[in-house]
Amino acid sequence: TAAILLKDYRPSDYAIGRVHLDFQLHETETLVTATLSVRKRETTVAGTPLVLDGDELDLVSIALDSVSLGDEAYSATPQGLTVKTPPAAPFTLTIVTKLDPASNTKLMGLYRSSGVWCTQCEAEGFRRITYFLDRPDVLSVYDVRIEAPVAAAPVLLANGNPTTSGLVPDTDRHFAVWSDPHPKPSYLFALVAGDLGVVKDSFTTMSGRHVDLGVYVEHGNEERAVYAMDALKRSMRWDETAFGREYDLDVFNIVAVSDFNMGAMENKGLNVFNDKYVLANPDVATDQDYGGIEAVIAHEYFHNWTGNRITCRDWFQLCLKEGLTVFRDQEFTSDMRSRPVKRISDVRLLRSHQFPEDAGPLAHPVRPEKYMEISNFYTATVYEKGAEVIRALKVLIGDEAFKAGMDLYFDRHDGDAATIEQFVACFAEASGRDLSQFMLWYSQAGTPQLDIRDDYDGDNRTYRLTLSQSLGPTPEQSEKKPMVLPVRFGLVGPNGEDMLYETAKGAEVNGDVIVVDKAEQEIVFTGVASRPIPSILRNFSAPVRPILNMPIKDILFLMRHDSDPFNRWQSASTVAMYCLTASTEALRAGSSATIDGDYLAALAEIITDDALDPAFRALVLALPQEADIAREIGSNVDPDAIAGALRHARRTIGSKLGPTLDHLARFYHDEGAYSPDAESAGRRALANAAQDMRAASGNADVHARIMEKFGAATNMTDRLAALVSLVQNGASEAEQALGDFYEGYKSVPLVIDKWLAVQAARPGARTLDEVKRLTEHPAFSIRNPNRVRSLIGTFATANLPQFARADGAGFDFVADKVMRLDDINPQVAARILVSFRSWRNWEPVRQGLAEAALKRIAAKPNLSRDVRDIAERSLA
Ligand code: DPP
Ligand code: ZN
Repeated sequence: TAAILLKDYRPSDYAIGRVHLDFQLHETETLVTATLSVRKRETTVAGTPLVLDGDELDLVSIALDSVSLGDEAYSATPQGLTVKTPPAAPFTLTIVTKLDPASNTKLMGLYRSSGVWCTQCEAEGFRRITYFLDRPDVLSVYDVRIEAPVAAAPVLLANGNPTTSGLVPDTDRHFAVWSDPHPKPSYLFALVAGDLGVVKDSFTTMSGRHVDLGVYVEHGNEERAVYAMDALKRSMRWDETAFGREYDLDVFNIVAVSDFNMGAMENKGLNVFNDKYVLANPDVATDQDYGGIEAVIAHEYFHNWTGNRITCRDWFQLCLKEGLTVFRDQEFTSDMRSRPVKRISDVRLLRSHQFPEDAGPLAHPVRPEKYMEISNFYTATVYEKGAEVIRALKVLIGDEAFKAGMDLYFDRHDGDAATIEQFVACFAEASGRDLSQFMLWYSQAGTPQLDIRDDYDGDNRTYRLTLSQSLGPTPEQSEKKPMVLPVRFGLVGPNGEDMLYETAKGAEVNGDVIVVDKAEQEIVFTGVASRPIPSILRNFSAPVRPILNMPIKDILFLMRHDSDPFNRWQSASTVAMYCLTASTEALRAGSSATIDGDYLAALAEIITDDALDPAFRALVLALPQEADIAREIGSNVDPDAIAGALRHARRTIGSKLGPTLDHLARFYHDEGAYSPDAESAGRRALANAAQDMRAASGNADVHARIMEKFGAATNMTDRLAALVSLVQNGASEAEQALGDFYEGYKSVPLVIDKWLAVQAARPGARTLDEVKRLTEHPAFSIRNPNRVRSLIGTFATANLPQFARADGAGFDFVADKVMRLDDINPQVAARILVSFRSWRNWEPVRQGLAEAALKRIAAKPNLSRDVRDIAERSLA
């Protein structure tokens, strides 16, 4: 199969104005009758063949204007259908296909999940239901009739508003008809039918429209859907106040399903969710789970405007909806919780997921220009970097122009399938700024480096800041141009406050933002009273990698005093990273690891500063992870040395700050009733981070105390935190705790995911055998994406020393599983395979072993396009 290229885009020859779908649901023999109103586009030559997409389809019949098409008039394969010479006038095409939802293990198109019929159509799943112009720029109005046995599927849902429903006379079946007045692309189609429980509520929009809300879950789980409903209502209100966006149908439904490839899906009026992002109560969900539910519910709801009302012209424009919607959900969470804490968490995620992508063989621009399989582009680059680029744009043009640009975008493009050019043009117009150089953020892959040097001239009271940017080569892009980097900054004076200056020359400086748009710029500040310490890239104003050429003592000063909370955290993290990389090097050279005493003192000062938000302090206490350190080191990486350095640092902090950590763990430990709000969650985060660091000291009494807390915990946050501390820190109580946990929660699959993940992330050479054994455990299923990600995914992405074992057994295990999954669910298989992406950064022995594993996968017969694409790009 050939690659699809952005530059080859052209509109479809035909439009499909209306779609009528009739589903006769059956477990293994579902019949779908699609009636399509097709019309030739004006510029299309009459008689041009109509070429419809299909994927593993079984055609039963086809008629044009109600007359069966003769064999000579069309050709059909499971992968497509061509009507050879369609009429020039508008016509109706009636296509009947037969589907087997029960054996659809790819979970794309129509499939069964725990007895429920459900669909997933993004990106190219609709073509697994019927032959269609399955591309986002073909917008149609849909009517859907669903018929199913009453007993198996009392609930029948589709997009839009419900119209009629009733019993089918003389049968055990009933039907429902749904109509969606808003034209939409096929990837937003959805249907759900099953025996489900529901939580109902309603919402009145700002213009007074009454909306019925429903969250559908398995019977018995209704109480666990209450928080999701609350998050939905808050999202709806927030989008009205923050973006002026109102909901546009009479109903909005969410359905939780247990087998789902992604997190959730924004189908118009009928969001389908991975149950992980719906179900919560204090006994089974952690604070992190609650936060995830709030964010994903919001994200999918916000897509109603950024994605559905305004959709993408083609899949290259995926970031048009995803980057923007992530930006919007980040803003929502910031308003609901703590803005700095949210910012730090997002940047940590960006660094751990997106930076490695940008630095390896799978690097691609935020708007890719080529793909083999679009499913492989639902990446951290498209989502998270896509959001960062919008955030940087807002810093560049200012809040007011940004808001005006958003309003213009909604106004001008409502109902369109739009492009990034059209989106950015709205901000250029609103701000009056030429954004052509800014567009490089969408076309150049890789993380720019920003090198920072400075010099103070006391005699002339001038301060010189030299900022230079560089961007290394990425696949198919060797030469890069300088980008526009909005750099938020402050000149921190000896008392910790920002210093004043008289003039700034050498670059555009707007308030506290320097606009860097050349390879190198020297900014000269006059009237600076004393030598400042530069605080650069405050609030992480652009997704770049800063290179600070600063003495540690200056960074420690910022860690203690910077008025920007982000840079306080950043400085703590920078010093920790400095210690950890130095220790890693020392351990490899046969000497011993060390940790900076001044860092320990500053750390103790911050974590005990009661004026600071506990959630912020918990983040300062969290050290960089193994993969972060590996990325920082960059080449010839030895994961065992990294693990040793980290172990040493944690042990040292855990013992040297022992009493402090004990105090925090006790003081912030919540005894009262659980509440998922940000403040309570922050207290728990600090108590548990302190407890965990304390556990790293290896002190047996501490472990015994944590075991007690594990047993006595009244919520999953504390219980899981205790379990993780015991297992990660090699406590003798670990086995007992794992056994108790399993016994307590074996009937709750989402908690079993945590149990699997804890064991997959466990340090030590025995883990691989344990993980292999767990793949045979009755609680595990290779067909369920959540189970697979929890066990195999965690092992491959969150246990670097064991995945990248020096004997290659970790690679071989993951490769075997990828090949097995390839026959079941290629999307999930491809996702797992991405864990190999940094293989060239490892030391030579591991590199060779990883390469061999990748080659073994690439050689598998009948390899899916998804896995082939990742394997080949990884090896290229
Ligand atoms: N469009 C979906 C999302 O919300 C894809 N899973 O990200
Ligand atoms: Zn999305």
